[in-house]
Amino acid sequence: METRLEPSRISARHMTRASLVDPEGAVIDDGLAAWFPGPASYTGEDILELYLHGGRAVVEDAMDSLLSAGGVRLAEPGEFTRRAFEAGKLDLTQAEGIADLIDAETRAQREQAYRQLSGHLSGKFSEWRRILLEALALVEVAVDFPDEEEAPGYAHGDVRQRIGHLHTELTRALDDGALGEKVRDGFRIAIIGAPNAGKSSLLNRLAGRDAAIVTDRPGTTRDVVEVRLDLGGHLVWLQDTAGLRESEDVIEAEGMRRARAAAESADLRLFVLDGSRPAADGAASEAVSPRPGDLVVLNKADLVPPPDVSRETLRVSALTGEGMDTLVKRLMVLIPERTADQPPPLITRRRHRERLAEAREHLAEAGAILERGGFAELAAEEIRLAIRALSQLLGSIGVEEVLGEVFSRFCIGK
Ligand SMILES: Nc1nc2c(ncn2[C@@H]2O[C@H](COP(=O)(O)OP(=O)(O)O)[C@@H](O)[C@H]2O)c(=O)[nH]1
Ligand SMILES: [Mg+2]
Repeated sequence: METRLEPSRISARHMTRASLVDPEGAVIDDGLAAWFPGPASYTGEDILELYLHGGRAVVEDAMDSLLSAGGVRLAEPGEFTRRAFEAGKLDLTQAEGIADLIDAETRAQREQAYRQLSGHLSGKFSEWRRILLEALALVEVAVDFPDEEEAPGYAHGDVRQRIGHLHTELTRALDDGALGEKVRDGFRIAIIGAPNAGKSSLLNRLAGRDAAIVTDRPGTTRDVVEVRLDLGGHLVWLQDTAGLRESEDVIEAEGMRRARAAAESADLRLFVLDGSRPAADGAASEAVSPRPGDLVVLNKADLVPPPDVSRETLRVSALTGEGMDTLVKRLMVLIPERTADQPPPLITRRRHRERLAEAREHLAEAGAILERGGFAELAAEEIRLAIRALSQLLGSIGVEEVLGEVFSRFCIGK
């Protein structure tokens, strides 16, 4: 079946079955086409989408035929979304949401990306910007009519109040425990403990594969071994580290330095004790003792009869898999997750955090100027700078390098 794809013969936003033929008239594939006339399309322009069988030869021949037709070229990475952004179909935070949705590997990442794509950040940032534009207008009245004692708003402390209120909201958004960034980048769980406690075995057990080398020789693990896991819908980086003990070995000492660094920067420390030698471990140096807040597990439960160990400690066996379900459940509870009564975090990238912090700084300054009855011009300038930071967040002003950064990370053709 051959249908010439003339826009007049395809109804908009409906699938039309068609054959794709090469310039010589030979059929490449039988597929579907959808026609999206602008402006009601992803980028706002006229768009034709072809749905072909995805084999490599099909795609290659289809591309060759289309490219040889002239006036056609391959899209740059993220070009479609960039055009959508430039046409005002999305703001920058929504474009980031699309990139994150494409990259999402876990439930939490998908939910967060979708929220961002649907305008969760845009709505808030635009609202804040609107409030500031109003405040700016009120301050400018005071600049233009300095003698008007009763200039609306300024004299009544209305502006100060608005700014103070917004400052509080920004602070709340910034003090979010970096939850959004953690959902996006992953939570770090460091497995630490004495040599031979079974840290590497535990990592392999949790990862479901032999990611780390396991031997009965203490000091086997030297470097930090990381595996990515989906734990209850969250991206988790599980880190296996060198066992902590006194050692003369230079390489092992460096391994321990890295282990300590990983433990310090981790969101959670999983402290592994050798259950078959709890006394020995307990008597070890301070470096090998769990700290408050660590999740302590007693490994090698298969070697110890149950009554010998305290009930509070998690008993597991990396060898037999005993207790692993309970451990995974405990880890899932300990991964900070948004609770129902808590609004989802706004910040999901460092870029957001930096611009919001900048906006807050300017607000604080504007507030201080107004408080001490300083020049309204100076306060207005600070408010303008805060508005500028919010506009940069939304991508509505001069952020060429940020755009390049955001869109270049997209896959080709999105
Ligand atoms: N019986 C038993 N042996 C284990 C268990 N976990 C690890 N081992 C053994 O303990 C030794 C050290 O394990 P490894 O994972 O390399 O410990 P690490 O030094 O803490 O990384 C190896 O011989 C493992 O086979 C366990 O749950 N039960
Ligand atoms: Mg090890």
